[in-house]
Amino acid sequence: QPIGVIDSGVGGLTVAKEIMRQLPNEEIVYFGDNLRCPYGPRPFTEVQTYTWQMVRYLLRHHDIKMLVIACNTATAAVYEQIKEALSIPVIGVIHPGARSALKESHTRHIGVIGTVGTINSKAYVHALHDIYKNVVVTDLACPEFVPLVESGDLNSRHTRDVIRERLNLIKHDPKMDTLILGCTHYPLLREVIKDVVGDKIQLIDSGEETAREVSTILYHKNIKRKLETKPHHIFYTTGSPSIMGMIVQNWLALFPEVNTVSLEEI
Ligand code: DGN
Repeated sequence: QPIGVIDSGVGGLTVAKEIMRQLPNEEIVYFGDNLRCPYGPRPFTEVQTYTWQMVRYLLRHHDIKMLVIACNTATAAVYEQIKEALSIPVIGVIHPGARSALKESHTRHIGVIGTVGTINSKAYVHALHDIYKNVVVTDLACPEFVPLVESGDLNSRHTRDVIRERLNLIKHDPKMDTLILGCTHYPLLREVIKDVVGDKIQLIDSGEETAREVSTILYHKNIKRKLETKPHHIFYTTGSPSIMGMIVQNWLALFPEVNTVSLEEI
């Protein structure tokens, strides 16, 4: 039985990569709704509908044993609802990201960047406060970043300028020592973001901690996959299979078959 991983586009591949690294026997079936990406600026009701469509598609076509909502925007919009409704374990990326940041930060002054939807929802602020009441959070929406990643433009001069300009807007907090990449697309821009914010601020992405949570649940429920054959990962996109294929190749070093799903099918 595979693990279902969903995102509005290619961002969830950063989480899939960590799952593959920590749990190399597990099989992943990935769905990216690239055609309708970005989800960030959309009303949450729309994000809920689109996310449910991906979930239902995976449930119809695969016997998934667990679902990872590898998209912060979708996690903020619909995680609770999906978790309530499904009988398999459902994991989002916001709590793991918040936990990981609080583990790493010494000052407990934490920055968060994400999509407009995620930042406006204050989901990270609440998650961080739930774990540690006195945390100081500074957040900023970065609406230009996801389209850069989706177009495969990860390191051009233009990309660097856009990222620098946007991150300059984050409210200055000299005590901030940790910045959460609160969108699963952003780890693909990690090097550029690191150059802009400098060495004193550590970057956190939720992939590692999310994969750890996946591992814990598989272990406790005793549903880890035994190594019978090499895992065969499957990828679906509503968008261009060649762009998704290219990013999977560069990012995961796999040469996958990418299946296209039309909007009529979901
Ligand atoms: N990767 C998604 C996230 O983590 O929020 C969002 C990308 C988007 O649709 N804007």
